[in-house]
Amino acid sequence: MKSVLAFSLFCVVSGAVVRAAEVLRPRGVVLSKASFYDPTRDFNCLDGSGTIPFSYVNDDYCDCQDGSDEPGTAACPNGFFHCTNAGHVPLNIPSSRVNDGVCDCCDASDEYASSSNCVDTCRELGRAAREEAAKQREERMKGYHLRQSMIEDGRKIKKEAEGKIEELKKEKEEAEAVRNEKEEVKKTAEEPEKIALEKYQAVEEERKAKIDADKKAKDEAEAREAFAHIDNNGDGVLTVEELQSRQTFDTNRDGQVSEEEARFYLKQEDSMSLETFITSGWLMMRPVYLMDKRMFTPPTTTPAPLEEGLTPPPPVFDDEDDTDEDEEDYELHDEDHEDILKEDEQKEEEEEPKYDEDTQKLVDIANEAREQFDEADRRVRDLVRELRSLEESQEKDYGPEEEFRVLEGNCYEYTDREYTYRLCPFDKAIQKPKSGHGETRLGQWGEWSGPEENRYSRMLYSNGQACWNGPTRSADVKIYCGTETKLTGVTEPNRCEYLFFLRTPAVCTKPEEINEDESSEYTHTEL
Ligand code: MAN
Repeated sequence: MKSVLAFSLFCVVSGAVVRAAEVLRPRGVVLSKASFYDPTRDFNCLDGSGTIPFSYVNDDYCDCQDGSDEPGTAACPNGFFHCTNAGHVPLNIPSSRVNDGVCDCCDASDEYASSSNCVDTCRELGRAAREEAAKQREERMKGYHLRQSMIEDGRKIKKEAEGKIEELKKEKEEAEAVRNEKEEVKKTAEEPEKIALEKYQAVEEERKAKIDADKKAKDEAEAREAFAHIDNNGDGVLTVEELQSRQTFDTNRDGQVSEEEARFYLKQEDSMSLETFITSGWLMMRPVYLMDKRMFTPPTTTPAPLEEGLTPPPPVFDDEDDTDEDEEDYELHDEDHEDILKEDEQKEEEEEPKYDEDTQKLVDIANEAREQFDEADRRVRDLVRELRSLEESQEKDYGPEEEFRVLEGNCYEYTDREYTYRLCPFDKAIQKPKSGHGETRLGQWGEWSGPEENRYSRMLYSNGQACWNGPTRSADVKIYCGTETKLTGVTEPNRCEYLFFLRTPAVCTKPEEINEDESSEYTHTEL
C-alpha cells in the first residue's frame, strides 16, 4: 500500500486501540517506541536498514531487516509483538505467534484475526498476581522484622560475651593466684616428705635385704636337711641307688623308682654333690619331697601344687599300664593346702610396706597439698578453655549487623531419600545415611563466600572427610529470605561437593515501599 494514509485510516489498518490514557500507535508497538511510528511521516526501520512509506507498517509484508515495520503481524520472522495486557503485566512475544491460534497474551491481542476464541483474562490474572506479590511482600516484611530482632539478639549476645570474657579474665587471674599459692604449699609439703621417703626407702631396702638373706639361709638349711635325709650313707653325694631307695621319686607311681626316674632328679648324672643339690637339684626334688613329707599322705591322686619359682614336676615315665595303680595315687588334703596358702598370705602381708607414723603423717600432708593444687590447677585450665572458646566465638563474622549470631549453637536438618543432612551454622555440616551407619563430616565452618556485593548470601564449610579418589568434602550453603530458619534442600552437584539451601530471616531486606500510584503500575506499565 503506497498511498498516503489519513490518520483515521492508520487507526483502522494498524489496529491501534484508542483509549483515553493511551498513546495511539500501530498494533504490537510498545509505548516507549510509539514516537518512532508517526503516521504523518515515512517510517525509518529501527535498525536504520531502510525508510519506507508509513503505509507499509503492519501491511503484512516484511520490509525492515529487524522486522520493526511489522510489529503487529507475523510477517517478519525476527519481529516482536507487544501486548499491553492492561490489568496485568505487559509482554513481548515473537511475532511468529501472532494469529497462530494460541492465546499468548492475556488480553487476547495477539489473536486479533484468528479463529481462536481468546478472551481477555488480564484482570483476573493481574489480581491473582498482585495478591501473590502482596503475600510475598508481607512475608518479606515479616522476615525483615524478624531480622531486626535477630540483630538485636545477636548484639546482645555479643555484648554479654564481652562482659563474660572480662569476668572470666578476672576469675582466671584469681584462680592463677590460688594455684600458685597451692603450688607453694605443695612444694613445701613435698620437701620433708621426700626426705622422709628416702629415709624410709633405705630402711625398707635394708629390711628386705635381711628378709631375703634369712630366706636364703632358711632355704639352704632346708636343702641341707633334705640332702642329709636322702644321702643314706652320709658320704656327701647323692647316688642313683640312694634316690631309688625312696618312693618319693617314683614319678609314675608304678611302685618302684626306676633308674631313669632317679637320673632325672640327678640331672642325668650318676651322682650329685651337696653344692649342686643346693643350687639346683633341690629345686627339682623339693616339690615331690615336700609332697611326701608334709602335704600328702598316700594314697593320693593329684600331683602336688607347685610353689612359685620351682621347676615343674618331672614327666611321668609311662612304661607300664598304670591305670589300676591310679587308685593308689596320692590325694591332696585340702586343709593342708589351705594352711600353706594362709602361711604365704601372711608372709606377703608382713612384707607389705607400711610407713612409720611420722612418715605417714608427712605423706598425708603432701597428698592433701597435691590434691588441693590439682584442684586449683584444674580450675585454671577450665577457665582458660572457656575463655578461649568465647574469644574464638567473638572473632567469628556473624554478619554486618550480628544478625547470624543467634544461629550458632543450633542445628538444622534436611532429609532426602538416602541421607539426613545437618547444618550447625558456624560449626559444621554433616551427612548421615538413613541406613544408620556413621556420620560423614562434610565440612567445618570456613567463611562467607557470596559475591562481593552480597557476601553474606553464601557460607562455605570446608575440610570435610576425604572423598575416595576425590577432594575433601565441602558444603556450600546458599541463603535466602524466609520467615523461619530452615534447611530446605541439599544436593550434591559434584561428587563430594554439597549444596545446601538455608532459609532464614537473617537475609530478609525491607521490601520496597509501594504507594497507590506505583501499585497501579501493574495496569499501565509497558515494557
Ligand atoms: C558417600 C557419601 C556420598 C559421596 C560418596 C563418595 O557415599 O558421602 O555423598 O558421593 O561417599 O564416595
